[in-house]
Amino acid sequence: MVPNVPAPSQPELIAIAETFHGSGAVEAVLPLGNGNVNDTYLVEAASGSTVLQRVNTQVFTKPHLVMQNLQVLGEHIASKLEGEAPHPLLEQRRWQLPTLVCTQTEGKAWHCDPAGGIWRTITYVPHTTCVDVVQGAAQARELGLGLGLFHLLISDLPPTALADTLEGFHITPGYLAAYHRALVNTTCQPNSGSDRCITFIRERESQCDRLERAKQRGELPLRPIHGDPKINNVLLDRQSGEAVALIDLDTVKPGLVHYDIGDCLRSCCNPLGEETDQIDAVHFDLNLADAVLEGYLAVAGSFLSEAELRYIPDAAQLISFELGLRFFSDYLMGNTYFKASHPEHNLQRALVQFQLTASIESQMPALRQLVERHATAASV
Ligand code: GN1
Ligand code: MG
Repeated sequence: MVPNVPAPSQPELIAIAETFHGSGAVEAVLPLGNGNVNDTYLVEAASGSTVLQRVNTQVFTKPHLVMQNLQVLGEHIASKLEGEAPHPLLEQRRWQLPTLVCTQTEGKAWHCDPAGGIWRTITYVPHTTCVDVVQGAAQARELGLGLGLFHLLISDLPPTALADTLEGFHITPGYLAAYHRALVNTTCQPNSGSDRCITFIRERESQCDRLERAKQRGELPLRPIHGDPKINNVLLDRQSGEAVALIDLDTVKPGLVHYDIGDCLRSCCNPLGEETDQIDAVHFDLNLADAVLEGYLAVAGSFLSEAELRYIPDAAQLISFELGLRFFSDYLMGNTYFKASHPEHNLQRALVQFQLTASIESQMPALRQLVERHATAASV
């Protein structure tokens, strides 16, 4: 559940779901997925299943902009899919985008409960599954390919058509400044884990603005991005295992594609997953990265610039580091952003991301070679 906001009872959930489905139409509302920010439920209704979410308004302070972006995105992708297939791969596979379901009586894109909670319903993509931890190279290739197809479909949507739903999202120097404030204000007692994090950050902080500087120099352009394409936000067809949709579209906004491919690589190439407590065994698997990049660049290699390609390895390192910084800062501030099941949960998650970062750093030359190889293969 959203930190500090209690979960509604089943009758309350059914009443909320019925504002979208109609009175008496909802059979059950069940918890769905492992999101760290919003609350997500599967709604079983007479007319079929949908997904109901309470938007975390402590994070998304302008939820109407989130819904507006979803509408813009939905219309853009629907029009792309109606015409000639924008990529040969889309001729052979299904590709779906979850879209907003409006309330029955008022036709609104969201419902506000008496406590001020903001709820919305989106369509459910059937016959799919998602994974928290990658299950091999063939799946890693699909996860990369899914992100590539998503980027392709939005590559001609002007970034100015999308609102900024989360200012400062993925601006690493901003997270660094927040971390320094947290370090001053924390009431947490120092311990070996936090000492390890503090040292790790100190050794890297001067380098954390690499992507932002490249953006300011005009080397890297703003494009529409997903913002949160981590492994379990890619839906895979239950039978074929093919990527068929990207979900969790609240952070779709203008940004660098690097935030996305960095997040995809860090979450798909960590064979132990981001929730492991086996910190010292965490590593970045280059064979999985090979597969992710093969899938991603088979599609995105055709429209990314040479400079964009060159910064992909930096993005893997930076987004892992950034997420470690975000988890650690949240631990220091008492776990108010990411849902946590125990007080040290975000410290553990930070240590996982920092271990992963170190592993990426030790394999940078090989990662650069992989990007070059797959980008070259895509351009011939
Ligand atoms: C959050 O909500 P979820 O679990 O999809 C977070 C991402 C992090 C991710 C780490 C809006 O995503 O940025 O990478 O946790 N989303 C937001 O698991 O902050
Ligand atoms: Mg999310």
